[in-house]
Amino acid sequence: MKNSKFIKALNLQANSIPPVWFMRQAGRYLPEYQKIRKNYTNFLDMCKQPRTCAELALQPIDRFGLDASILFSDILTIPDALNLGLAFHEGEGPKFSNPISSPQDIQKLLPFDINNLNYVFKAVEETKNQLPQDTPLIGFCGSPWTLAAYSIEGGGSKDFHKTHAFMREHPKELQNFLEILSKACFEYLRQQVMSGVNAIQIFDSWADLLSGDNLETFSLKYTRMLCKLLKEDPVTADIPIILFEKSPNKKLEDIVFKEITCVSLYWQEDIESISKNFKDQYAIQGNLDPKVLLKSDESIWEATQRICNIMKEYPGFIFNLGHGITPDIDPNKVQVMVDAIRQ
Ligand code: 1CP
Repeated sequence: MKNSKFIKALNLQANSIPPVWFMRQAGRYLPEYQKIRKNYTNFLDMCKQPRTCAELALQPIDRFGLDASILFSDILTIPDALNLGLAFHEGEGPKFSNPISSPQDIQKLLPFDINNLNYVFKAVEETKNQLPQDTPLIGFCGSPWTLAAYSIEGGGSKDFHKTHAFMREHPKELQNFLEILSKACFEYLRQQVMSGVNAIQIFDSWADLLSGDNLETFSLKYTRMLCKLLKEDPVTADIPIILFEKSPNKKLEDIVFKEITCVSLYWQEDIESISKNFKDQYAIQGNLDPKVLLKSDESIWEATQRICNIMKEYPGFIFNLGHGITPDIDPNKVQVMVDAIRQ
């Protein structure tokens, strides 16, 4: 991995051309993904086929020559392994048949069994075998808070009404659940590392649901617990950790902590001012607004070069989008972005 620009950036070393990969780089916007996806009704069944996962993870690498690959899987594999009954039906988001509706549901949970996730670790091994030697593989998990929100809500939602009610009515029991999830995430990431991933990203995709002190009480506290466990374990101690907080109600400067290697910026964050405060401390990943990829080639070129210019003196910069790519984006527009970075 010595020749990887992505790993160099995580080590705060300078690259003349920044490395690039992007969130949700494998997925529905790619026709080659759709071709395989149509063989499965339930998306999760596809995630349980390690060979298929490797093929899907490699699609954006083959097409765009990106500098890092991300494991093809989903953050919701952990709640599925806790027997919450996850399915992704045709044209719908995730749905749990067995969500956490009461404190009793938390008490009744069976102990987390890492063996339920062996298909993920096989996918890591398979993907590593197929990737070019100097292309690192990123493993990932959801933050404990984000996993709890889906588990209580029973799926995706606009307002996460049930999750807010649970937080108000049963804060202690919610915290017990968050602790269970933190330990499960630790074991899960540890096994991903044992299977070959070179870095990990934690997705706190629902950080924005938490206002005031609740961000600390229900999210950051548990993400820190997870990162401490990773740093204390010899297997994972040296693995770079990337943290993505979606639109948190606090400045990132007040969120980061020493166990983090890299901060992945949401598209609304001001990369210029954050880079001044994080220089020589944290690598930065980000943060083109994915919606820019719906615009003209000239607009994409301009917006991409603007970020590259701001970050050109920043050792430890990784180009990425400020959130996942959406299914409505034309892959040719992604190529325009990649060309603009490498010019
Ligand atoms: O039907 C389909 O084809 C499924 C679409 C899909 C894909 C391609 C889902 C369902 N998940 C994934 C893969 C995935 N998910 C990856 C690996 C692919 C890659 O990045 O290249 C990763 C890293 C994720 C992570 C993930 N899943 C997040 C965190 C990132 C983010 O966008 O904030 C979240 C929130 C999820 C949940 C999820 N999984 C799938 C959907 C549609 C959703 C969102 C549900 C919702 O809240 O509405």
